[in-house]
Amino acid sequence: RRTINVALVGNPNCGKTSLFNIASGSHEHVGNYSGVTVDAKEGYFNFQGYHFRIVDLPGTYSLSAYSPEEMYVRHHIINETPDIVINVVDSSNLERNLYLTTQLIDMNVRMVMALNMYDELEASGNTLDYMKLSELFGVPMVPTVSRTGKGIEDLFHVVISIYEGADFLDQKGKVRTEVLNDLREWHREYVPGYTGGAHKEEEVRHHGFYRHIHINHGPELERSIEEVKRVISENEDIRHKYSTRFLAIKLLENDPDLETLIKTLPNGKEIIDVRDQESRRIRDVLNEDCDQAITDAKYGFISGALKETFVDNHLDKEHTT
Ligand code: GDP
Ligand code: MG
Ligand code: K
Repeated sequence: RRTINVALVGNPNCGKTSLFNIASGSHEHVGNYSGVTVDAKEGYFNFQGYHFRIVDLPGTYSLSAYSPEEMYVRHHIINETPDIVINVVDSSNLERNLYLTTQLIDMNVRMVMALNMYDELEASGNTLDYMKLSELFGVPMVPTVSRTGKGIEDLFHVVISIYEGADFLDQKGKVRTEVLNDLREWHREYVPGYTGGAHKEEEVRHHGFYRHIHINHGPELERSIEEVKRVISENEDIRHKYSTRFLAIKLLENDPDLETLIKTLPNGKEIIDVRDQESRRIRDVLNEDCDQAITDAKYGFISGALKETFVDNHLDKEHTT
């Protein structure tokens, strides 16, 4: 029996603990482990022939170094290396929730999104083309209601298929033919939007597997990110442990924790120099501080994606801002 390590990551109050309780069941859940100021709960369960270890992480809006919760979640992802992150979001509050998602994408984690509180989205009369949103973010998304358990099985089927997708890719990154048929069955049954039937590897991959996308921060920031990434990437150990893109973005945001780490590297000074140079350049060309520019770019990406996929049917009545 293989173990899949799963971590729940999301804003406060989006339903992580409810999802955790439903998935692990009260009888199977085991202890706590704690950091200095925050706790994470860990549980176990079996599903579809797999053993799951699931961790309910503290709620966070971001993965910066500004609060103990953020640091805890970030360290968990980097050091415990969960096989799959379940990014739990409150579907009735997408704009704010998706900000964290953009940072998880920067971290290059394999993930699936639980579009939780989907009942509230439906009750609101607003509509979301989540298949399209899923494509734009390059992250599989599954509507869930963790208060009742609706969608949770689907969610874990997708977790399994992402997990297997990684294991069953050959060296060229193609799905091995011997597992393709099994995967097709799963997808036909469980993956929203998968039309099935077609013997197209592309389609299976598209709907079930983790895809690489980058949040595009615009040409100037992307240039700076590439520059910083280039000097960071000279360090082989760092390259293995971290997403160099995440490190570059965080350095450009003046993240104190990661700056400390970078300064311990043989070429740490060079990296910080390049970062400083790029920060100044950004301030000159974009007329704002680099960290603010990055935040704006992320929200720009989110609002662009929501414009294409989300219809607010109460816009006239309720939105005054
Ligand atoms: P956490 O802070 O992310 O762990 O969120 P909780 O699991 O504690 O949930 C916060 C509140 O939202 C609780 O009152 C839950 O009962 C409620 N809740 C959780 N999931 C859902 C859902 O899918 N739909 C609705 N309507 N409420 C939910
Ligand atoms: Mg909780
Ligand atoms: K890497």
